[in-house]
Amino acid sequence: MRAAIFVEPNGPMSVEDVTPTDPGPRDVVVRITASGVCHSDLHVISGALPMPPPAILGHEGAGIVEAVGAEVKGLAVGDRVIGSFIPACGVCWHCLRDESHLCDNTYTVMGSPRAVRADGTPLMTMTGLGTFAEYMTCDEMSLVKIETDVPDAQLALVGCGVTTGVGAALNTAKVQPGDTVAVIGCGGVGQSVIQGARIAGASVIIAVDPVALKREAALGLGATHAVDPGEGDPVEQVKALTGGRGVDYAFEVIGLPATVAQAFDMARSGGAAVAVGVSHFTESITVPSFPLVLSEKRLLGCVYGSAQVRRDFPRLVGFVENGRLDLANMITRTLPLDDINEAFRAMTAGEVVRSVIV
Ligand code: PAD
Ligand code: ZN
Repeated sequence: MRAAIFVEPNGPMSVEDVTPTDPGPRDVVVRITASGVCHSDLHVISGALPMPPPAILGHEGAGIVEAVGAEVKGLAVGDRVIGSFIPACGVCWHCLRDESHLCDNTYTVMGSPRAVRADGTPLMTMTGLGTFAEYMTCDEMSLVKIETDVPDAQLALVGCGVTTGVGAALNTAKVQPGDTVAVIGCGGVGQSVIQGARIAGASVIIAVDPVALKREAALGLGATHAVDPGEGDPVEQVKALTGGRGVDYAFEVIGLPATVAQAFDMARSGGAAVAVGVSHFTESITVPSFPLVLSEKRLLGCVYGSAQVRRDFPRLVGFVENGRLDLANMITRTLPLDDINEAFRAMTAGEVVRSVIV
């Protein structure tokens, strides 16, 4: 099968013919029909997210079950599935507490090589998935069955960016009707936070991004205001739009300690900053002590939108089916697997909200 391989830090990916390893009894072979290109893939290439090459990247994908191992209980050949970049085993300490986004098997699913290169080198896969390929072999616990007519490219986005962003608003922050929200960074994940805040009934949703295309997309997807950080301190601009008080929730969706600090400063007294963007693994985030304690501001981390994927994937797909969640307008372009490096170039250049490999 063809797969895009991360071969060297900061270098281009190599699209090659590789040989899948034999699936085990708990494994499922999925024919990938669409795979979104997320900044976390680029974080692996840049070294912000540590993962040694060579590896098959891609963690935001949908497909059709092609084969199942003897012990697979919940999936059958022909099922439509979305890959969950954190498994949901259903039986570990966290899963039993409705915290499947912290599933104890998060790292165990990454432990097996899933293909070999022509020279015999084993290939690990990003988050136990590896969706930048024609097929992926993964544990059953990393898949969620979906019955819907939503197109493949849109379904793929549910695998990461949409679940993370909408979930950040609905699950992590629990935005309430009438709340005020700012979103710093309006790529695929940030636009999903904006849509989640709209679905929650937020009264003010301020999109902060230096790229005009992102601000325009945000206004189309539910933002009530757009702020260009190039036109003055974004914290002051957000405060000016909220009576000088700041917002109930400020989401950082880039992955920079400096903009997490901005989110903290944008939050009102008693409000919260939500760190969604993934900073370089060596970085620390600092916030001033007085506002944390005396103004009771909170700083919340957010992985995978605190989502319970077996509950939330169908819920999000339902929003799409009923016109409440607009994924069509988040897909700026679709490309073949051979053009994977062009998708990363376009992301870095700020030319797309999301590219999808089909
Ligand atoms: P993206 O590259 O599509 O979007 C990032 C956006 O930030 C772009 O629109 C930029 O223009 C914008 N931006 C850059 N600098 C600034 C600035 N100073 N102020 C405001 N905006 C700025 O990335 P993405 O949406 O795919 O991912 C965003 C982050 O979320 C990234 O760090 C990714 O790794 C992380 C992520 N986290 C999770 C999780 O579970 N926490 C899941 C998926 C992605
Ligand atoms: Zn992602």
